Amino acid sequence: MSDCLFCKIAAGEIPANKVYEDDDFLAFHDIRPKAEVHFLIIPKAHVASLADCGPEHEAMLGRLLALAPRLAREQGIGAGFQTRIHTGVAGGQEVFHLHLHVLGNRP
Ligand code: D5M
Repeated sequence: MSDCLFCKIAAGEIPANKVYEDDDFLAFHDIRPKAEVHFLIIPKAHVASLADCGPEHEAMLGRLLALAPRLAREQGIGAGFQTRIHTGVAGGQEVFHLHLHVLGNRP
């Protein structure tokens, strides 16, 4: 999606402080951290929100969620962290490209 901030980050058109990248996913530190460690995991393929996901997204959603503990461990918060997905304006979503927040404080 040409107008999407996180698509531009995924395409390398806008810089981000990257935590992880593979062919299908990117993780980067949140620009407005709400914890000592706060990063976002996104699928590179544009999906606006969790509400836009259907059965065809199940594998992607499983991989997205499974990345959280792995990257949390690598960032030093593996012992305890929060995950959040804001969905829709009423759910507090500001950036309409699906993303999983991972937040935690180092012990
Ligand atoms: O929140 C979207 C989150 O995305 C919010 O915590 C700020 C973050 N954000 C916005 N722009 C950037 C850039 N350019 N880099 C890193 N993080 C960013 P939500 O309410 O879940 O939609």
